[in-house]
Amino acid sequence: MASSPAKVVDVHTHMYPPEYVKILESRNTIPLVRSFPGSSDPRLILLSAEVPSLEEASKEQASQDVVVPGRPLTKHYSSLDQKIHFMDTHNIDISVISLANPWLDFLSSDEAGPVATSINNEFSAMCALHPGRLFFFGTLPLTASLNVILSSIAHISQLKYCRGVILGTSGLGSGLDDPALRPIFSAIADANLMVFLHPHYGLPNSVFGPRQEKGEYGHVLPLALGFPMETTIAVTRMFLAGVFDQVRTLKMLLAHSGGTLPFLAGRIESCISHDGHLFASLHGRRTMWEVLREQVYLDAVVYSDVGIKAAVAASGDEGVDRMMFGTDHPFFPPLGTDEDGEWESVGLNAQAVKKALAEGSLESEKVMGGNAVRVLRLFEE
Ligand code: 5CU
Repeated sequence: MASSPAKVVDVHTHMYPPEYVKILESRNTIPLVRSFPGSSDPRLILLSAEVPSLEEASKEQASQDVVVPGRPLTKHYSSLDQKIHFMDTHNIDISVISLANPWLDFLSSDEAGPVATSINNEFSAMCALHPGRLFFFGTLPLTASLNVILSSIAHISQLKYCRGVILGTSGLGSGLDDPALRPIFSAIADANLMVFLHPHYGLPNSVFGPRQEKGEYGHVLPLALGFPMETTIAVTRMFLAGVFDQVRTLKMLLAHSGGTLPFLAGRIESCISHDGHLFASLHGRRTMWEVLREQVYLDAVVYSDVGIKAAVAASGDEGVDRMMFGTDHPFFPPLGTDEDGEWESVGLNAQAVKKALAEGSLESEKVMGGNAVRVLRLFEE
């Protein structure tokens, strides 16, 4: 019997459904959507690093050459047709779509539950329009009460195309090591849902120091450095608090290849072994390496073969079975070429996998799609 051709699966691909964009349009503080003179598309302003340029551009007498804040909110963010076009252009067979940051983190407790239900139903309906090509990670109303959050997990676990939840690092407001999150992690694990952990808050602007010139080096510091450190810190706190031991069936897919965890796991272990107090209290625990091998999956959104090799190696002998291709669409569009054509950012990630694992090899096929199909049960419609 001929084996079916290997699938290409994108596990890191976002959308902001129209309902969510409307919420952002109604806001005066980040996250928000706003139009500016001289910019054809409305601007999506998400990050605290963008607040200084937002304030500058919002001044009544803003100068002509002021930096327009945020990023253009193109059709790529909300249009399902555009998502399918993007998949076809890049030979992506299946996408596991998710709401982009900052999810529902900014909604009031009362708003969060109904909005989560509506957004999750909308994602479910989009998947149903393209059966077998689209699955999704749901979003949770984390500012609502525990009962509402648990009901939301019960709701999404019944949705045919839902395979997990996308989660930021703030949890209920106190980080992912917060004991109050334990029943939520347990409910997610019991429902056989993956947690897709994604950064949003980065590091405080002050960490990057005073900037020399206006422009603040664009998005480079918060996105290239702040995002990965945020993920690293969140998972390390979970590990130190023993969350992975308390919820052994919890499975986490870490965005951007785990931030800097593959590189820093050894240093984290060494710091524990040389900390008299911690060493005693953590004696007998599993190591970070074991947690990486047993409960963590990494996406391949790292843009270089060096990062891919490190991430695969960090996940142990079977590391190549724990990594999954992603694009981060609709973020990082091409600047100099047509957005309806091929995206350089996608090519960089695909090339990195090919270079690290050899084009056409079984290993490469696993990362490009086989692992996602297996781990996220994408063959089960
Ligand atoms: O460009 C950005 O700010 C982002 C973002 O906010 N989220 C993401 O997933 N990628 C890039």
